[in-house]
Parts: sequence; structure tokens; C-alpha cells
Amino acid sequence: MPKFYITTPIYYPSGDPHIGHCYTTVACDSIARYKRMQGFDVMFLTGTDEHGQKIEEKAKDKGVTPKEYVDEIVATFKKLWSYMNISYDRYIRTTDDYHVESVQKIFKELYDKGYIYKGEYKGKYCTPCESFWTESQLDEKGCCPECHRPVTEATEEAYFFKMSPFADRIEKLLTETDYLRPKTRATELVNNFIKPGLEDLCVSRTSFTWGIPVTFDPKHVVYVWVDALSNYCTALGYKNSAFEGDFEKYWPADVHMVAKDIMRFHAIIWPAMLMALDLPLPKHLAVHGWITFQNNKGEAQKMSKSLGNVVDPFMLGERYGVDAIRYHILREMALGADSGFSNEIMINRINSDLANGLGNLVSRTVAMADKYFGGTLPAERQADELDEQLKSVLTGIREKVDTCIDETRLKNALEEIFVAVDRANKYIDETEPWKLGKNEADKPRLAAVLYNLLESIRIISTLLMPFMPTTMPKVWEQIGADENICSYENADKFGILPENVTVHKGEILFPRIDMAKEIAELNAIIEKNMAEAKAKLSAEEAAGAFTPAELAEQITIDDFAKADLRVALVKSCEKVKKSKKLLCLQLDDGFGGRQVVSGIAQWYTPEDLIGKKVIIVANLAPAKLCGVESQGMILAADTPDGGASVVFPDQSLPCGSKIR
Ligand code: ME8
Repeated sequence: MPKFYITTPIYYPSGDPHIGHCYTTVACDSIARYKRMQGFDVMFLTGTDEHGQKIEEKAKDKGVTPKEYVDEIVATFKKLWSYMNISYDRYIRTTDDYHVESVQKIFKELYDKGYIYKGEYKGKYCTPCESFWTESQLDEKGCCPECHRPVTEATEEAYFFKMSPFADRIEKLLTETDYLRPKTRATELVNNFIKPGLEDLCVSRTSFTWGIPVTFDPKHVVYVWVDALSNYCTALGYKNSAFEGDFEKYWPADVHMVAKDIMRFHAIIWPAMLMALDLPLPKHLAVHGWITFQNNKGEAQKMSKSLGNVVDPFMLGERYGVDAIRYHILREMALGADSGFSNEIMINRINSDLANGLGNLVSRTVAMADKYFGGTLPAERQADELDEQLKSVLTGIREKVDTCIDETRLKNALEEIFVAVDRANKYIDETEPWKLGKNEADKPRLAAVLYNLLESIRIISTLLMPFMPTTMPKVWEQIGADENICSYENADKFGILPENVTVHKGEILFPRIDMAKEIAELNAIIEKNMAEAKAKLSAEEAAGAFTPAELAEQITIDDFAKADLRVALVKSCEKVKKSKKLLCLQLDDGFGGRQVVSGIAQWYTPEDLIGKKVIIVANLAPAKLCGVESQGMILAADTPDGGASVVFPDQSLPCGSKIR
């Protein structure tokens, strides 16, 4: 059996997956399903890239270990893939033991062969992208050329991978073979990276620990891209014993699919690593563009959590069905180009292609077979020349779709199939079966027309199955077919359904969407998300711009010792009448209790404080505030926005504990 190995990138579990991640995964899934249908032994790999400084920092911010942090997000990725009907055969996590073992062996082999050597790294490092850049690669502002955020100067002992021995072979790979798709991108890679001289790559880090340790020098962890790229081989059991025989069987990969952001790593570094390991190179690298968010002014924006414009696939799936979303993203994105995501385009596409085009074809055909023949077609037929035109279009699409799939042009594959949908709908207009149905003498002709339509639907739904795997079995049910009849082998032939086929009227496959209503609702959701993200960003910016008040005059330790600071429990609390600012608190101070008045009512309600322990200045001379006596004061910090934040000590401390 011929084999076929396809991979998505392994995604960073640094935030929830969005429609962009869905694109690559759904695209690979559709190809994998198509190839299985063609009889290939398919290995479809996806997974998560879990090491690196970025993850380590995010986990620290959340107060959890990196593994705990990634485990939670990986669960969301897996949930989404199951929701989107992703039929992956293997899911690799770079924290899996077998992968760690293999990466260590790969690093050692490259070292033993002399391709990796120890040196000193001096240069620019972009933490969010985990990438080193040379001066000449930085953007015009001296920032990271990919994410345009500031880079930091880094000098440290590091291991380097010699890239120059592979420069000529890589240039040939990019320019003389069809490894890179679309090939038009080869020029930019050659001009930007190869022509100026391929620089050696820094492949280890010592400034953080969340990575795979270098076995022979464990204060170094392996550079996250070397770790990540290796996944395509380690997941097949390369240099580990987790998957006996798979590497020999499936390597080299037939297709690696990625977006343009990570093309350089897959077009240059990955081939260089494989050449150094003496391994065969993957056959194709399919590079697609970004799904950008099209705002209501029609401008394309990069999807980003901080802008609040990321499109949530769960939300869309709930509204329109997973298959409609799968269809839409695949139909919109051409290989290599960006694609603006807009709710209007999505709804138009679903309404025109799926509800009006395909949905109507199925429902009209089945309804007529039901109405005129009680669901079962009679054997007596009358053919017409028109039928041959329909048949020749329908029997010819499989070959066209095959070519598109082999060239990773999914948008074109769907376009081809929808040419057939349109042709079949046109055949209904040409043959006018509703007129034939009025006349008994025309029944044999009507039976032929409906049979030809059912056959067209069989071919169309067979070829659409890899793209819309939930809906097509429902179509088969309606046209009296099943998965055996709707096989790839039968998809270029006419006359497969039994002569006296019986149809079954079923649910509407793709209900028409009320554009105005949906757009209003979707816009409200996105506006809310964007407003929340903006508020979060300005709070963060305000915090970032904070300049502390000037330091007070110096005091001695004895001066400080005069202030008696104690832990006290807030037993009850209420607003001071006539004052908007004051709260009156009854405290257990460990010495029989006291009352304190505090000017924090704008920021705290009594409920926020009751039951909490706070810190008080216990030996402050009593004073009256708004006529209410205060025996001391509560400690609070100034916040950047001019508010106050009460200092809460360790809540297990007993009341009266002294603070020094
Ligand atoms: O780069 N439009 O992981 P990542 C289209 N861990 N595709 C998008 C997209 C968008 N808006 N957003 C994400 C990494 N993608 C590395 C990869 S591989 C050895 C290591 C998809 O989570 C697209 O496939 O940042 C892109 O290449 C990938 O997610 C980047 O995922």
C-alpha cells in the first residue's frame, strides 16, 4: 500500500487556539482524509511545541509549573481538534519522553560529526519569537523582523550549528526542485538568507531551563527550534523505540504544511539539519498565508489576543456547524496568499455555496423523487443528449481534484467540486423536472433526470467527504447511498446507484443564515472582545508607565521602630454616613479590638474586607474623621491610576503579630 505522511506545525500552547491554527490543521486533515480515501496508508501528525523561555515566563506569571501550564492548554487544543473532526493519527508533545530522548541523541550526533561546536553568542534575541537575529536582519527600527518587538542584546556561551556546508544544496532545493510551494517564495529566501552567506545557528541556551538538556553539557538546553523541528522524525520513532518501524515506513514526509511566519525554519534550517543527519529530505513544504481579521473598515489586521480580534472557532461552529466553517476557511485561502476573515464573507459563502448551491441541489432532487415516485425510482428510463454533457463534467472532476490535492491547492479543489454542483443545478433548470412530473408519459424521462441528479450528488458528496466529514454521510442517507457506494473508485463513474434507488427526505443540510441578524450579533461579540482587550492593554500600559512617588527623607532603624505595625482581622465593616470615601472597620487586633476609619470606600466594599486580615499602624494617635473616631490606620499602596490597594499579609498569621 503506498504511504503518505503529512504534518502540521506543532503549535505553541501559549494561548488558546484560534481560527488561524484551525486553517492549517483542517487543511492537513482534508488532505489526509482524501489520501486515505484514495487508498494510501496515511500518517497525519500534529502536536504541541512545549519548551522555551516564552512558556517558562507565562507559567511563572500564572504561578504554575511550565508542565502544568502547557497541560491545560494542550487539553484545549485537543478539545478543538476533536470538535473540528480532525483525524490525526499521532499527536506529539515535545515534553514526551521519547521525543526528549531522540532530540538529545540528534544533538549529540551532530556534535560528534563536527556540525555542532561550542562558541560564544553575541547578538540580538527576540524572546517572544525565540529567535536570534543578526544586525542586518533587524527591521528599520532595530526590532525583530518578524514580530517587530524590541530585541535584547545577548552574550553567552552557546553551541552553534554550522549551516554553511549546506548552503549550495539548500539553494538548489529551493530553486531547482518543487520542495517549496509556492515556489515564488524561493527568491526572498535565497536573497535574504542564503546569498548574504548562511550564518551558523545558535542552538543552545543557558539563560533558562525549560528545555531539553544537552546530555554532555547539561547547563545548556537545546534551542527550541531544533527541538521542535525534530518532531517530524521523532514522532515516527527516529532514535527512540516508541514507534517501531514507522520511521522506515513513513519518512520522508510527503507534505509539511506551515504558514509563512515559519517558512524560514522549514525551508532552510530543517533541510540543513536533515542533511547533517544524512536523512532524506521531505518532498514538499506547502506555505500558506495568514488568516487576518478584516475589521469593519475593511482593513486587514493580524489576529492577536491583545487586539481582541481572534476568531473563536468554537463560537462559529456552534452557530453555523463545523463543516460550514471547515468549508469556508479552506475555500477562502489560496496557497501562499493571505486571506481576510470577515463575517460577511463567511455568511455569504455559506449561504451561496452551501445553502443555495449544494443544499438546494440535494433537497430539490430528493423532494422530487419523493413527490413523483414515492421515493423509489422506477426502472423505465428515457435518456437524452443533455445527459451526456452532465455526465462528462461529473465524471471528469475526480481527476481535477486529485491534481489539486497533490499540489496542496485546496481552494481550487473545492472550486472544481462546486463547478459540478453548479452544473447539476443547471441541469435541473435545463430539464425542468417539475414540468415532466405533470405528465404521465414523461415519467420515464423524469426518472432518468432524477437518477442522473442522484448520481451527480453521489460523486460530489464522495469528493466532498474529506472536507465536510459530518455532513456528507447525511447526504448519502438522503440519496439512498452509503460509504461503500460512495467510494473513491466509484467517483469517476456514472451508473453506480441501483436502478430502483430509494431516497429518504432528511433535515436541511445547511440552513440559510439571516445575514443582518447574525452580523449584528457577531459584531457585538467582537466589539466587546476588542473593548475588553483595549481596557486590559491600557491598564497594562498605565502600570508600565508608572513612576513611583519620590522617596521620603532618610530615617534610622530607631525611627522606624517607633511605628508599631500589627496584623488585624476585619470583623465587621460599614460605610461612614455622610462620607463617600470612608469605611469604618471593627478589628480584632489581638489586644481586645479597636475601630479604624479608612479612606478606601471608592475601591473596596465592606464585603471585600470582612474576614480578611490587614496591617494596621497600631500606635497612631487617635483622630476623628467625619466625626467618627479612628484608632490607627490600615496600610494600603497607591495604585498607578490614583487608587489604593490594601496590603493583605499572610492570612494564617495570628491577630496582633508584629511587623518589623
Ligand atoms: O510557530 N493564519 O507555533 P505557533 C494562518 N511552535 N495560520 C496561522 C495563523 C493565522 N492567523 N495563526 C497561526 C510555531 N497559524 C512553532 C512551530 S513547527 C516545528 C514549530 C498556524 O503556535 C500556521 O500554521 O506560533 C502557523 O505556521 C502556525 O500556526 C504557527 O503556530
